[in-house]
Amino acid sequence: MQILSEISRTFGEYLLVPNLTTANCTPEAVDLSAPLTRHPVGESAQIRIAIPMVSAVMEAVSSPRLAIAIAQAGGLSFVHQNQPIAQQAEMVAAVKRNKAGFRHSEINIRPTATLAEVAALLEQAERDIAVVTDDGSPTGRFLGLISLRDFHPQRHDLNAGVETRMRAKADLVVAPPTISLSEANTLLWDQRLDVLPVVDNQGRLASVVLRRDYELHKRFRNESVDDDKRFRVGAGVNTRDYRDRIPALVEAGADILCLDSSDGYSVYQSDVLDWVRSTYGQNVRIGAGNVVDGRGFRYLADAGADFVKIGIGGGSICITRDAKGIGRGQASAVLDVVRERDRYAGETGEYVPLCSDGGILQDSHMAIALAFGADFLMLGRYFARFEESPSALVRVDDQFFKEYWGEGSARARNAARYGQASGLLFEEGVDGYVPYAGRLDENVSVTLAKIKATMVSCGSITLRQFHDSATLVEVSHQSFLQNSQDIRLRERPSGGRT
Ligand code: MZP
Repeated sequence: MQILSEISRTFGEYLLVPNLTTANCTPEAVDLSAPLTRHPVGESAQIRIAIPMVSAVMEAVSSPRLAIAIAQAGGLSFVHQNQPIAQQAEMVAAVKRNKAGFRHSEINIRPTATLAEVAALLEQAERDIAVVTDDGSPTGRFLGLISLRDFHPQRHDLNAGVETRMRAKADLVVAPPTISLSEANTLLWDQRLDVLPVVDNQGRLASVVLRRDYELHKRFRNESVDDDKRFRVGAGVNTRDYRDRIPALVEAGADILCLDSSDGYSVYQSDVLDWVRSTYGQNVRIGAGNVVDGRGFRYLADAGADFVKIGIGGGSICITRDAKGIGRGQASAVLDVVRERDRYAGETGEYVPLCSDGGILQDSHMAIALAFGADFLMLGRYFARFEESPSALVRVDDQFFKEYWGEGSARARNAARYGQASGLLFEEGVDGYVPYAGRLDENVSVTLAKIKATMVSCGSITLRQFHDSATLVEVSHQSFLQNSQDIRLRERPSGGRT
């Protein structure tokens, strides 16, 4: 038996101390791109993401719809593996069927359809926009476009007819067939539209002009796509049925795989990595984990993992520490693994990216995890809150929530993730709710703005610089309490302290 001398710490126990901000260190200059796959030190990784965020390998989080939304924002999703192989492969294929940019469609609907009906149609056909014509046929008179953006349960009554919604949007802009591309571009920008319908002399929709046609729209600049403009998507795998699951996922087009286990420091993960390398060489990229110390990292890096995932017991829905007494504070785990990753890079010339998985309770924790040296972050609770996540939206009084449950909960029963041979005999996760937060892209852009602002204060415009130069300080228990009390006072209706 040995007792480590270091105390197990979480991200909330640290603060960043600003470094000098120079004139060229601005939020616009900050590059948040991150490597996903191992690569020689000093060279670029084969797979990179534009923002350092991936979604958790969880049923309540990573669906095809969420995967597309994250890819559009520049990140990546890992479709969960606790489902039949064919079903998971179909989810991957559903993401890959889409191309970057708006998926406009030939879905034609009548104005009498309800928003809920249209939402279901769009989901089913994996489209973003439906065309409303007077008779619901492709040759009918064009009345308007309904986009997925119109289905915001807090703002719109989903039982209302499309017609009602369109009356509210009475300012619909349409263009004549004679419009030039540059005129269309001006109109798109002046009216802040993503799509401009072009109608012929009989009032039928002739075509649509998209903002992305000009490659100016910021939303599309970051999209995670491989060369055929298809969205990138990852998939979880386990150590049991990998010989059947991996070929199916590769066939479906998965860009990268991730071993999904609560404790990845095992010979079983090494066996899977061996099998992948001997079957596919470097053509299939696969991450492994989870580990919480340098020994676990070294074992998986030696076994050929493309990235290593860190975290046991820190997930917002996790009760592993209570159930089994296993785990480590996420900040301490990241710090230990980062040191070993850097040692490994020095010894072998190979850089193995690190993913900090779970335990991000607020946006500032993301900056702190990146400052500690994580290359990218895996997030469950954060993404589960959004419109695009697959779980049900629930209303309690005036508040909306999304369901969110752990893979070790009785609801998910993901025995393969927890290495429980005869089914899930005891729970390691809970089944609960998270406050609904709206659209993914709107929330992610605010979070990224915060991370960029933090990096600017710390004098960094790349994640590598941030890692190398960040200065962190431990927060005392007393200042932690004082900080919480300050927040409470600021929230008082009377205004609190000045
Ligand atoms: P969080 O972002 O919600 O804090 O944590 C998400 C992470 O928690 C997942 O990526 C996974 O590693 C972990 N997880 C998922 N299910 C459970 C569980 O049931 C769990 N215990 O710990």
